[in-house]
Amino acid sequence: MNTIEHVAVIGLGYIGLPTAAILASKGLRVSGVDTNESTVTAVNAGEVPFVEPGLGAFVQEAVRDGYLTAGTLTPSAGAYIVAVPTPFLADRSVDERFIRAAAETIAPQLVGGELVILESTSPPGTSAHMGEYLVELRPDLALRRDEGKPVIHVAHCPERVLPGKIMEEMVSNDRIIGGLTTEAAELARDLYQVFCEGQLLVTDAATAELAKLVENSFRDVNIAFANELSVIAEKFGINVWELIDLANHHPRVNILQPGPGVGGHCIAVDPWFIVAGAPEEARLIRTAREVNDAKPRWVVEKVLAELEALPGDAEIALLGLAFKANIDDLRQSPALNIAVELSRKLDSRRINIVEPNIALLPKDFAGMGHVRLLDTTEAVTRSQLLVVLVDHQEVRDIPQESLAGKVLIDTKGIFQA
Ligand code: SAJ
Repeated sequence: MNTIEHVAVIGLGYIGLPTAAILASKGLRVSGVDTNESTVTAVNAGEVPFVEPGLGAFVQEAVRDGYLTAGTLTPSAGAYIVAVPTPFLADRSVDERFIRAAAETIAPQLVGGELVILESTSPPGTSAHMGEYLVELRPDLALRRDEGKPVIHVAHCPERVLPGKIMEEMVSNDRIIGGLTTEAAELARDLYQVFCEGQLLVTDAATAELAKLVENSFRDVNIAFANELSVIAEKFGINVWELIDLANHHPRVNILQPGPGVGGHCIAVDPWFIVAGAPEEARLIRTAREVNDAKPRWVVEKVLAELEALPGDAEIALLGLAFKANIDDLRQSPALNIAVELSRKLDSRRINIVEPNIALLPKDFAGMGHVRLLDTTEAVTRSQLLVVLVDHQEVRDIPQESLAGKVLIDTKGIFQA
């Protein structure tokens, strides 16, 4: 039974804001904290500064009813949920900078008895580091009861929600809850029980940390298999979509879908944490990363090869920039990388970019007068070469007849499956 009434969520991004909004929707008082003033202003106005279906209604209602407020300073609270970025360093080990910065804002508020949860995806040991840093900043507190000081309970509860389906999956997914102590795990479990209808699986923090990395690595390895097949199939002159569809009729085969590469801030990043921690052992995981990271270059080469047969003034439509369908998230997006690379190489051609989820081209295209952001219909009409990079609904909705007479490179297989 949860007894925590006030939660501070540090980091109002793709995970922090939905978590804050859903806790608030269950009647908890939630203080959202973000260093970005414009995020704070947006949330306090009941707005969501990014695209995530269904989130807007939750935020609007929670702010209107006074359960959710945002600010740049961390207040004192019964529980702190840290949902900050965990990028990697040059050697691909985790950069704990943002976690430490969050801990520095939490530490002065602690009196003992609070729960501090790390949600950010992290290699094994990171939650322990966060806990150790908290007690280093506050030597009057301890992480375990046997030290005879007031205790801070530290747990790791990795998020597993799928961008685009966050509001649904946050409620329905099973959740791994890892504590530095059993008591910390149980307190965290009770808090998540407030909104989570899935199973809450209690373990230690390091196992929870590795489980999350393993889930995303599993996915990465399987997508790499599909991407490798797409390259092999092309070599044999075989339609990879048909090939996979046929193979998947086997009762124990379930091949994923190839694409322009793997993007986002999770699947394209997390496996590297395993490789950095176990470089000799993580051979398959490393190779999968390399296979997926090589795919955008393969797409660029394919586009350049197709262009050789087209007139010099033929325009190109690049359909989609986001890292996957129906979101506006461009982080680590293979589609964006492909578009930037092609725009740099083809500076004497008109490049028509379609990305229905953004209003302006990102700064990667600054100074490129030959590149324009257009709506789907105009881009398709003007262009002789169409490159599907993201299976956005607007791209799926392009009528087959408007493709007639055009060269199509469909990295998502939506017009070929
Ligand atoms: N992709 C393919 N082929 C596929 C499936 C995906 O090329 O068959 C590509 C997508 O286009 C995209 C990338 O992979 O570029 C990742 O997309 P995704 O939809 O598979 O996953 P994410 O990154 O949006 O979310 C993942 C999820 N993890 C798993 O499914 C194991 C989600 O549950 C996690 O919460 C999230 O990472 C995270 O935050 O870690």
